[in-house]
Amino acid sequence: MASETVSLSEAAELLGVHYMTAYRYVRTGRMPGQQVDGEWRVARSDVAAFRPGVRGKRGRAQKATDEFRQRFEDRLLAGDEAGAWRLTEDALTGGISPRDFYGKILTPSLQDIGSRWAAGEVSVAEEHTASAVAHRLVGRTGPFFARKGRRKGELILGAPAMDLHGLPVAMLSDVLRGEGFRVHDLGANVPAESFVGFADDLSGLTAVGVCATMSGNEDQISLLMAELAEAGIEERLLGGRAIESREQAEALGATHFGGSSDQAVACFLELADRSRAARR
Ligand code: B12
Repeated sequence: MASETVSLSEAAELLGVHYMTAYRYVRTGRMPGQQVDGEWRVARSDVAAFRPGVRGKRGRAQKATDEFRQRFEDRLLAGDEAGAWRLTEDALTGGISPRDFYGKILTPSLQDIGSRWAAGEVSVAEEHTASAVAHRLVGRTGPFFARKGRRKGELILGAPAMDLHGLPVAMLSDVLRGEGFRVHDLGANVPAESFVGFADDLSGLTAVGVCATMSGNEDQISLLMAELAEAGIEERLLGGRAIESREQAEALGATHFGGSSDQAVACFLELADRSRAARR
């Protein structure tokens, strides 16, 4: 192999395709590549010489991503943890980051399963099976987010009482750990009193995040926010699919709103910076 090599992500970028497409090229031998310490490397000259064929670049990249995601979703619905984990490993070793795996593969699959359940295409049992497998995959993927070094801040995340959706809390916790935060994941259905008691026992808390997935649970959300405020917790981020706007979040007692996990990361990073600056 020529001495100047690029990673699979860089090769994908140079080719203008999704990393999974580039991964398929090397796995199937269409583009020469070599694994070094578990990571694919491709000679820059081979990338330059590679001719992908006639289909439009964007169309091909999207098609490969959609196909991969659909195969993954099928494994979830089949309750096939081993098969779903094989695909997860393929993605992670093929160059996709753990954060992108959550954001681009696992989250849209769960959302699609939810829509198919609501449309009557997927049974309750299948949906439960898929979420059980998803839970186990999150358990196995979590360590990939581990990061060494000084913590940027300390956070508590949880879902309000009556909301049984713990997966979004677990996934967001991992993403924030990957950004260097110490995160206490309290999971689903946390009574307000217990949430506040946990926060009271911590000395270096930066902020709390509340994941509200189920709509119609506003009473529990505002009770939680009110008790957190009363306990002197000043930075309260509220988000999740049940919260549609900053106005709604603020009316429920939050001081910050986020519509996605990227926005949660941005908000907590800003709060950590502010609290560091205040300590100086
Ligand atoms: C898995 C699942 C379950 C599992 C939960 C397992 C678990 N341990 O989490 C179980 C089987 C328990 C379940 C139960 C129910 N569920 Co359910 N469930 C789902 C499903 C399929 C996936 C949820 C998930 O994990 N998504 C992945 C996460 C990562 O995506 P997300 O929630 O969209 O989050 C994104 C953003 O909102 C943001 N985000 C999330 N949290 C936070 C927090 C902050 C602070 C910020 C800034 C951002 C942020 O980050 C994510 C990515 O950007 C959804 C479908 C869907 N659309 O999500 C239905 C869904 C949420 N469920 C629904 C329903 C109706 C129910 C039940 C009422 C069903 C029933 N009749 O029993 C019960 C409710 C139980 C209860 N009291 O809570 C509805 C909710 C509708 C509504 N009106 O709110 C959905 C949308 C399905 C649907 N299409 O109708 N469910």
